[in-house]
Amino acid sequence: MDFDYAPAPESRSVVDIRSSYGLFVNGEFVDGGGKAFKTINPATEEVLAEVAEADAADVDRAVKAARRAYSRVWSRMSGAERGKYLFRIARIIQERAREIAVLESIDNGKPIKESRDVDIPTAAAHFFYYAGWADKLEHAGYGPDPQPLGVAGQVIPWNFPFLMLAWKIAPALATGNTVVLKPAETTPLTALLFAEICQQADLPPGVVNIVTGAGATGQALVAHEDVDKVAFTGSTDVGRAIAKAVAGSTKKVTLELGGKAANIVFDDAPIDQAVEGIVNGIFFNQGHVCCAGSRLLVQESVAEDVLERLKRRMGTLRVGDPLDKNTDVGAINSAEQLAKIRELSEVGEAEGAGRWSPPCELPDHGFWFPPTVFTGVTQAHRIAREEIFGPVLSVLTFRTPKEAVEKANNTPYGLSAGIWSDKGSRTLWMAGQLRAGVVWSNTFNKFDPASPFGGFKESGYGREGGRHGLEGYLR
Ligand code: TAP
Repeated sequence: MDFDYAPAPESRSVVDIRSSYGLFVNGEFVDGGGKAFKTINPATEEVLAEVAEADAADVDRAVKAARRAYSRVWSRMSGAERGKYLFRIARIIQERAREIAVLESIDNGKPIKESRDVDIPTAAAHFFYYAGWADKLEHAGYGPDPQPLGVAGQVIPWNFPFLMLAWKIAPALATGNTVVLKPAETTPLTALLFAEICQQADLPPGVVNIVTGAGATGQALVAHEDVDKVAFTGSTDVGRAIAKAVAGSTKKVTLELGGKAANIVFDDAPIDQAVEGIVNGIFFNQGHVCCAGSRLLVQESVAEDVLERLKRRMGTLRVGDPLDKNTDVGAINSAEQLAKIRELSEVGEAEGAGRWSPPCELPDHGFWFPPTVFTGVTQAHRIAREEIFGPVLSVLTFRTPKEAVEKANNTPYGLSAGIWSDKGSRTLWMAGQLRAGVVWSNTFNKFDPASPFGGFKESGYGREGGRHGLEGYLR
């Protein structure tokens, strides 16, 4: 007999979404000079709020506020004092975790169980971790008296809005820098809630400024002449444009860009665990993950078995309401992203790969795409080379470890990889050969604030997280 899950909706009543939001500059919410834009719930297309757009003059005001706060307050404060503010922010994030998680799922479309159990706790952990570094910077390995850079201009994407904010702001503040951050146009709300948290923590005005808007606002921020550090997470194309925009300046730059990770399964792997890892690798956060295991490389001798079990497992994934606690796969973040996923999937079919999705009913409104697997994919296929950034897996096979390494490295990207095998010696050998910033062994998508993260090749440069993450913010 089949049992169905009863609905288990998380309550929306824990969040108070205002009808309109201003920019957060110098500790206050202010109007923006640009044309206000709407942010919607991608699961329903309901308009959530109107958000101010920062034009170049607003960005300039925010950078000036950050500069004043830097020279008058933040860079003069002892590390121990800065640490107290960061600990306070971390604790408030924990206290308001449920509210932040619900808001994140509403604005982004991700399942509540992910925002509740991964995004927000990991964001709090980042603040705790870097709070601990604030008074120990001279022991970080960057000289006896490392100095901050000044004002950091930070631009983040929509896939992990609050977590990416934490990755950017926590190390910047711990090292004595002040910040102007631009969240993505489609997911500004949790960054604005973070602005309220800064007020609640009594953070000195100007230490954190949030400027909402689209690409032009980001462009004005990274190009501003009084910004000392540019930290960007997003697509490789925009990363390239930013690298060009800051070339010839003295700005220090960190770029965290796209990926096309190989998740490599050997015939001696624990197959059921590997299948869980494959599912987590590509369907976590609807596959909107830069380090997603979007290319499955499976050893030929077990390929059939792995695929059969994978399809059976995919048939149990629950796609739908992001606020339902049983949902595994939520909404695609925007109509644009959905169009991109559809287009590349059609290309995959046209190029001859076999497309399969489990039967699943998708809601009538909002942006949805079913979990999808492509078999018979070759390295020449576009779906094996380009980042789809959606719940779409491309399956390739290999016979020997050497072939697996060659195929895994045959990509312009190099952000992450996964290896599933019983043999530690083989895993270590593979890890040494793979051109990827992070290599997971018998697991996937594991994050810890103490662990550095970043790319090779077109996945960018610089590292975020861990002791290494301090370097990008120190002179
Ligand atoms: P992008 O289009 O690159 O957008 C990222 C951010 O940059 C957004 O805030 C965007 O604003 C802004 N932006 C757009 N044009 C800009 C410009 N010319 N100058 C300055 N800022 C500009 O990427 P996305 O579609 O949001 O995110 C998906 C991509 O991010 C994927 O390729 C993914 O792999 C990558 N990603 C990488 C990582 C890491 S850690 N490597 C993590 C997450 C995502 P608007 O959104 O408002 O237009």
